[in-house]
Amino acid sequence: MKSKTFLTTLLIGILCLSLLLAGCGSKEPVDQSGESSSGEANSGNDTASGGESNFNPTGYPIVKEKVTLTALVNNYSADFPDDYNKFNVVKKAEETTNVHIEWIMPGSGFEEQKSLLLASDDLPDIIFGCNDFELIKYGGDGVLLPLEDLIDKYTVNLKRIFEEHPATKALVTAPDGHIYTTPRVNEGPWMYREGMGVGVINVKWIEDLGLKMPTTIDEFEEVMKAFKTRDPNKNGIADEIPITAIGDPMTMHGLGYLMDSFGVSARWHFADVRDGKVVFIGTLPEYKEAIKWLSKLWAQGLIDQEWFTQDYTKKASKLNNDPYIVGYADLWDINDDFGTEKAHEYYDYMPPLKGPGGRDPIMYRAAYPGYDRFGAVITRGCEMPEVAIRYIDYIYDTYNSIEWIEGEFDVRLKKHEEGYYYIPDPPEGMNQQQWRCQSCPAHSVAWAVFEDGYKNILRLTYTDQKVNFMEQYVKPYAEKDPWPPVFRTIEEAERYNQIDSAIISYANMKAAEWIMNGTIEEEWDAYIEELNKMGLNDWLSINQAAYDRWQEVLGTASK
Ligand SMILES: [Ca+2]
Repeated sequence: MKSKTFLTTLLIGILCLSLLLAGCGSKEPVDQSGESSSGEANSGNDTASGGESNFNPTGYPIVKEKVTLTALVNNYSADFPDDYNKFNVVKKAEETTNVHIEWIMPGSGFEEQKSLLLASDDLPDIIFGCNDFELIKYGGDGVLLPLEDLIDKYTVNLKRIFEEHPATKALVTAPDGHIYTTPRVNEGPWMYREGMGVGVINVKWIEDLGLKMPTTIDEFEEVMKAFKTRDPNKNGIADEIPITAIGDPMTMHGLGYLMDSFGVSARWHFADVRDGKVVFIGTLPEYKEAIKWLSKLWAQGLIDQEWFTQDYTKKASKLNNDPYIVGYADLWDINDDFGTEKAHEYYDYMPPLKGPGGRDPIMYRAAYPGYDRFGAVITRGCEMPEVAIRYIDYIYDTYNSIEWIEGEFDVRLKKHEEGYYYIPDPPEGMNQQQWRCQSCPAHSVAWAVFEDGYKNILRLTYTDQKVNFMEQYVKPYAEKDPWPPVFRTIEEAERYNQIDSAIISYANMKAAEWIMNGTIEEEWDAYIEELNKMGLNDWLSINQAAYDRWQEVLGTASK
């Protein structure tokens, strides 16, 4: 499923963008108490929605006489219809709730349109997809309504979700204590290592060369040497690339899965926790050890010399070369990165390797896979916030969520004889993502589907191989205290965004140099010094404060 890879990249992109936006954000003081706006949300509701008699606080329809709300949405794909009201799932929502939505659909101009609208007096009632900076700024300014009382008073599904999954509530609780957005949850079991890859190795070559699946970093090195020198693809040419990768070492298609054997629990943003203390992964001794080892493999020609210059397309063409030439790579899912079924005869996931001295690996995992804050906000322009929150809550029913994110039951989703639903191959002439975007709003709205929803209602059988592998081999070594989706204050975000990308770019640049040149030992101390000059201590203290606040909010949400 290319989409997952693409989507994760997209989400990371959006996060990065939001960080950038925050970096050049307003310096206006923010009312951290937010007291002024919370009262407004609940005043005059009933008259606004056409009198007490028109609004039903429970059950459906939400209103007796039809009302219209406006909603800004990020219709990110050209395969979406020009009006979401053409979707059957949206028609069904209107029939059930009696709420008509006028969709504002700027396509690729979404971010720009959103900024303009948020800064104007012409606010839509609902916006799907505000970033952290917008949530704190416009929440603090009173442009976005605090939702906690509305959720408490008028919702069924969101309330249940907060109770059953307190982390969702912690996720959307802003540093000022208010909730300005609904959470989004896509807790598919395939999201376990969200944002990072899994090691995939050519098992056919291992078998043909009479070798064994490596279990330690040393055995792995020996297998890679055999791949390089013993012509496993039997074409008489030394064309094998034992290990290939693209991008920075700790990214999805880098080599983070191998680095985890050193105890790194590698992830692109470098933030992690050790015994409650925030660390920058790039200064840990185990990180240094991992980079040094990769450099040793590089020096022996075991790693693709184009690692740091090639792109995804180039890597994919190497993976799919006929005959196969790649021995090992970090991938999102075997089904995504290989074009044909034949790949399954050759490639399989590689269990995590033991590290130096037989040490157990520490495998990265997402703390709350598929959780984000790009849900629904209600603006102060909305005259019927209680209608809006009830409409949003309608989507948060698990079955409705599944239909809004994947398509209708018994239309796109087919019932398996064992009772669960699955997604069959797309109709002739379109791929899964095109089909999906023609069926439902997909990733452009708010929803929540938890792991049990994906186990019992909709199963993406396509991901079973990876999911089963991770359950069995990766989970036992998963890190105990993964980095949570912290929510920074405006002040923290402003400083953080001044330093974060520079620090990470520098660390990645040095890692690439060291892998290629092997000069890590002599340059390590200067590197640490440079990071400190760049503001690493602020980076650490900001993250520590945000992490401590997360723990506290989670504790409160769990009570
Ligand atoms: Ca060969």
